[in-house]
Amino acid sequence: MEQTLILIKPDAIEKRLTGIILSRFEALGLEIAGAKAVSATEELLRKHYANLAGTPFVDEVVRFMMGDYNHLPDHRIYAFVLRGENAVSRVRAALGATNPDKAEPWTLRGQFGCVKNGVMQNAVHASGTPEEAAREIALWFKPEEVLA
Ligand code: IDP
Ligand code: MG
Repeated sequence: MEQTLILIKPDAIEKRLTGIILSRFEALGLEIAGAKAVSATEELLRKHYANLAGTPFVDEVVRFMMGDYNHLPDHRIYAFVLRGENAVSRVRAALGATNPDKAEPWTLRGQFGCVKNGVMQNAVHASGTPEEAAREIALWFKPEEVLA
């Protein structure tokens, strides 16, 4: 069974969208195999977004993920491992395009994301490929924190 990593980003936490977003994944029949609240450090986020290193927006993305553009009292992110048939591609389809302005209106990013003060606030992260999922799950979860 395929696994994928979901992160509820600070903009969605601030807007109290965690339950609504999770309910959409639950409706897809996906199982939660791991769940935690994380106070994300800059080091963890730079590892998570290693593929963005060298882009002009990587610092902005890391700051956004640390809640700097929102009004949270800490660096809180909610992380989930979801499991099911074709979990990676089905979750990505539910998310929509990276840029909320380009995401279809019925997708999570189309509905709940926005571009605020020029910063992309796209509510949810999900792994792009099964290989990416394996790398990201190992980064955010210890093996014993994910159900076998
Ligand atoms: P994804 O989240 O849809 O997989 P990636 O290309 O992996 O998109 O980029 C990771 C994150 O970096 C995005 O979710 C978004 O927050 C941010 N990002 C991507 N491209 C841009 C950009 O062109 N400008 C600003 N932020 C970006
Ligand atoms: Mg990506």
